[in-house]
Amino acid sequence: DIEMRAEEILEANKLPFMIGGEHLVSLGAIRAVAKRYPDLHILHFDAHTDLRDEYLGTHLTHAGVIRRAWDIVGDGRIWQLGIRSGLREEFQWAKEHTHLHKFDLKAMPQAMAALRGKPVYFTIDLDVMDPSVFPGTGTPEYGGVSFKELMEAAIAGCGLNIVGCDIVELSPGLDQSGASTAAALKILREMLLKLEEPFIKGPQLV
Ligand SMILES: [Mn+2]
Repeated sequence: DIEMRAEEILEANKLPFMIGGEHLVSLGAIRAVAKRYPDLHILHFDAHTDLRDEYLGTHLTHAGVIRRAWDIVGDGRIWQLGIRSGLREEFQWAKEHTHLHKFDLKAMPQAMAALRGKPVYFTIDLDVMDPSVFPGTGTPEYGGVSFKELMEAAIAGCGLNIVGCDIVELSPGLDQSGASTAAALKILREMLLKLEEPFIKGPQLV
């Protein structure tokens, strides 16, 4: 269903921007976008590797969504930043197949240089932020980035040739203060503004 809907959005020459929810929603959109852009690359912010081939008896899971994306785009086309949790085997597998940078988003300039001019699907698992600023998520992982660090890197990433994107893993019920939802919406808003930038040609105010 997600793949078909993403295809409709692409057919209309629009940008699929997914919001979630379970990270697996990215896969349908990535499948649709990859059909249109065979040279697709992926920029992935997350606390977790998400490279498990199998988890709880299934190949389709939030713990393996990037592994399933790799099935589609192949070696050397996935940049993973902020990663601080995963199985030893996942980190070893990543050495051969993805560009994985641990703990923070400081590798952004390097990723930007490599991805410039390429069609990019940008997926942000909001749990890349520290749970002290973003507790409303299913698998919180301490030692994450600040809100400001994520916002700056997200805006920078939206300066690339983004052909599909998402922000995922907000679970509003897990943070009844509403602060996590506010953080997610602020990231969404700033990304939309940056993505719209090339299309906004308002009058110049003197
Ligand atoms: Mn995650």
